[in-house]
Amino acid sequence: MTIPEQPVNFENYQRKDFSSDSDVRWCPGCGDYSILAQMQRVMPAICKELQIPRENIAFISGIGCSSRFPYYMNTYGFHTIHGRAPTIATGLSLSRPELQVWVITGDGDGLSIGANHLIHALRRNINIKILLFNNRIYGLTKGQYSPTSELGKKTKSSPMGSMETPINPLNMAIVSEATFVARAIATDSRQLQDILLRVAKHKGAAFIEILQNCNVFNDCAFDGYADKSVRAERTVSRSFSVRTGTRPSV
Ligand SMILES: Cc1ncc(C[n+]2csc(CCOP(=O)(O)OP(=O)(O)O)c2C)c(N)n1
Ligand code: SF4
Ligand SMILES: [Mg+2]
Repeated sequence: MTIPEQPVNFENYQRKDFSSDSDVRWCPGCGDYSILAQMQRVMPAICKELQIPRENIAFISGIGCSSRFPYYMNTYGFHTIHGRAPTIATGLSLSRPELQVWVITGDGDGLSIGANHLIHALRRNINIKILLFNNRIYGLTKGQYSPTSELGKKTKSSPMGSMETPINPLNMAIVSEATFVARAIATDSRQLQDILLRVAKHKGAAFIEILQNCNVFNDCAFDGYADKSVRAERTVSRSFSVRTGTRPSV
């Protein structure tokens, strides 16, 4: 990112100030675009309300399509190693408490290889904001079943159907005593922006599962909630987050 030469005026940030000049390499139609757009839209309000300059924000990711996110934010960021983003973010947050540290992970990155790291970051109540992009599939590696794939899911790595019961990421976060838990869906931009703003203000470990369609390897995975015919009756809006505790954050 570019560090401004002028003193920061927190009132003047705009969405474009948070867009990097990297080409976005997700497939056309991928739900990741909406999550990125909502984050870039809400960042000016976050910086203004919390009076933090852009250069005090860091996005730390693991590996996966979702984990390309830091390239596209004009903030500091680190595309790290598979499953270890919460660990690296823990070190950053503890050593530089003035930073606002976001973790970007996927259902494979955060709940397969990285599940252990995720749970411990949550139970330690580290001051990080974890966004888990849940498309119920490994997208980057071309469509293997993940820990959130449904029972019986047929993929190239489970040709007879997955035999495993899926993890409910929110249950895992609550059991790990995360102090802020929420679920959003990439297609509801207003609700997602609202949650991101609330998360930004939270001190301690926040966990947000974002349902994200992978239109190439697991299309329509969330039609049961997102389809217009059922959306209204299956969405709980504006009372979506749970503060599960008041433990001190480290
Ligand atoms: C140590 C290691 N093991 C396996 C891989 C292969 N790999 C890359 S991304 C990925 C899973 C990504 O899935 P997810 O976190 O759901 O991200 P998505 O692509 O769906 O956003 C795997 C298994 C790797 N890069 N490194
Ligand atoms: S493979 Fe799926 S998750 Fe990855 S960029 Fe393409 S649509 Fe998005
Ligand atoms: Mg995935």
